[in-house]
Amino acid sequence: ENGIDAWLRYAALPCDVQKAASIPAGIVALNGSETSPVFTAGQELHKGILGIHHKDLVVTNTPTNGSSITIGTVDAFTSTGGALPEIDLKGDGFWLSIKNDSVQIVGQNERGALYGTFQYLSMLAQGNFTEVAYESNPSAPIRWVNQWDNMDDTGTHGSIERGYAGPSIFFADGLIVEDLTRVSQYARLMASIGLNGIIVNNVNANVNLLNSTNMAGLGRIADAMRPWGVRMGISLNFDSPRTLGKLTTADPLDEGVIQWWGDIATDLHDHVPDFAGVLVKANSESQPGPLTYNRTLADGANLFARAIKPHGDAIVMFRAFVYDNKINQTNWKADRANAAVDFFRDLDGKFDDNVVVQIKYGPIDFQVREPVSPLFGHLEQTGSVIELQVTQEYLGQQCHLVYLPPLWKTILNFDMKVDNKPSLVRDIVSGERFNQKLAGYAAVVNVGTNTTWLGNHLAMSNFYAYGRLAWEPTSDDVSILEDWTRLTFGSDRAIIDTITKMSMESWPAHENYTGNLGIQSLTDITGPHYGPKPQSQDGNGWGQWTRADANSIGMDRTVWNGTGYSGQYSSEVAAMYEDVETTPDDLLLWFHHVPYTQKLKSGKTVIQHFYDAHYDGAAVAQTFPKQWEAVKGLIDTERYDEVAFRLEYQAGHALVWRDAINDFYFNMSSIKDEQDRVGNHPWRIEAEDMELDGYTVIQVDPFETASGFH
Ligand code: BDP
Repeated sequence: ENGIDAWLRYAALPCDVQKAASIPAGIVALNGSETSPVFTAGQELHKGILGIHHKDLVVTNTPTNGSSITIGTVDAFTSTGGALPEIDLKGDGFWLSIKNDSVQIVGQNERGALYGTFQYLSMLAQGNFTEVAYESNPSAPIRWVNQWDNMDDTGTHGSIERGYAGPSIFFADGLIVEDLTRVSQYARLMASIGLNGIIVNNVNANVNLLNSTNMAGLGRIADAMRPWGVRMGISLNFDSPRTLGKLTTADPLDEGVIQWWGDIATDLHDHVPDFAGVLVKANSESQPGPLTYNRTLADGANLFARAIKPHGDAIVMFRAFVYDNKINQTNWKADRANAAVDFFRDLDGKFDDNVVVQIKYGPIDFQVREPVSPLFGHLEQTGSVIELQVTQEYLGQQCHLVYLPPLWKTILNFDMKVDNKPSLVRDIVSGERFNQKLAGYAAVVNVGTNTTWLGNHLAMSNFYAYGRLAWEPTSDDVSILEDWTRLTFGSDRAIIDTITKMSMESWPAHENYTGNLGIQSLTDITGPHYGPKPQSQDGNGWGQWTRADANSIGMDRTVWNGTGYSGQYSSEVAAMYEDVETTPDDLLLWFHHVPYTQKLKSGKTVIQHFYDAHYDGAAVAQTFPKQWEAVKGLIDTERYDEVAFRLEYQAGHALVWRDAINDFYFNMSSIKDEQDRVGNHPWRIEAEDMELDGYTVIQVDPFETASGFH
């Protein structure tokens, strides 16, 4: 068990369960060609039933009245004599009916039929033989993955920005790899959770992706993913007309530039007739963009929108992650959090109808706790796509267990109260609240060639849950996790209970030991985003600031006295955040600059809460290795050991986090911990007290991770 099949292992059910189940006698896959997702569905079902039930069913494309599983589109099903009840299927939706030994899986389109098949297989694999008859529709039309894979130069092996599981499955040596086996395996995983599109290269895009060899390679990637209903798109570099096309400008209103992008779109369409669209990061973190030419961001987005318009229904996903990373932080009012609304508020209504705006869930950058990005409340005439991160860039980089759906659901369930009407984020990104045809979800996933895909078996629950929540954001995060666990590790109660308990404790614990009360993850912000480095937060251009000094901490983002950020929300939400009293404790330091001695709703002071929370969080992580022991012998040794290793590491690293952060703020504030733990580590053996033989002394960075620095 090396993780390669993730939750699609189709492990055999126990013999008695197999015997009790009534499995139909054959499979009928109604839509023909070998690249059709319906054909794929037939093959997958055959494979699944062979694994789960040891039954080798015949797959045909001829309808039968006998005992069978019939898969097809509504059209194929009804035109071959099938009868359906009154149903209302939306794009990619399906109808699933299981009755005795007759199963009908009918998709609104071919992709929907494949999704229904995976749903049926998921039931079979979990030993669930309930008779059902229901329709299921995705919450939103856009359900994508973003890979941040680099098209590196020749001689390198496909690095991935913020990827923690080895090199790219797509690129090596500046080219698209020859063997695309992993790519189709990836598409299979995506399809099984209802994901329908992928951007294969990094948002910091390399223009070489557009050269003729690579265009052909993109065609091969799309071919590998198409049978799974996954459409491929790419990230574009705004400056390509200059750097690749040798034009003198990349001005979006320049005729030559418009022509150049038009030709690229035609070329792309020739190689990938069903391409999903393009993702654009512009005027952000030194990337070029339309503002360089005194054009608006909408001019930039529409340039691409018009280039691709003649070629089907592809879209432009334009990122709202636009900010100035050279922002002057000595200016007390400067606030990176303001950027997205400042840049986009006046552009609503100015984007073409095949443009959507991709918005990170919070205004900064995938932090352990952020308020919802206020931009979700400002785009009424443009579709919004929420950007989530499965790759744990700021959250332990897959070396720490952090189950993310509770964080995501906090965001998706937040009510923006636009115009005093209920405006849940999940209803905005479904397109419902503002009547948008195009809207949805994108997650940075960054799988790599490691057989575990993400570098850690347990991290895969986040990927699985991402697809499930994009399909149905009201799904319960615990039952998603239980499904994933049964499919990945088996149905033993001890396995399910152990993984559920650890996973559900993991996000709060991580928040507690890395940065609580809304101060964000106090990590190394200018470098790898890994490990504690509170002193790196302030005094840099990236704008994730604590503004801490000897007496007080937190960022004043109020309108009356701060950066004005809270005023970007609707009046009711703004009023809540404007006032210290009504701001929830978990975002207190996000919105307010307060003395360390400020009392929280719990009655504790800010600094004592800080100390206690870091101890509590680290204490929870300490229990993980022990909790995991409960599954020893119940799962295979390979995965048991690999997970145990990571959990042991996390337990240790949580202590490093706890002490580094607590010591830092103790030194800054000189306020003692009521329990006298902080700055006092009698059990430690200080490096300077040891005799070193054959080692070289190095400066420890961040210095708080060395205990004796003061
Ligand atoms: C940040 C990452 C950086 C990305 C950037 C983005 O640190 O690597 O390029 O976001 O989303 O989170 O563009």
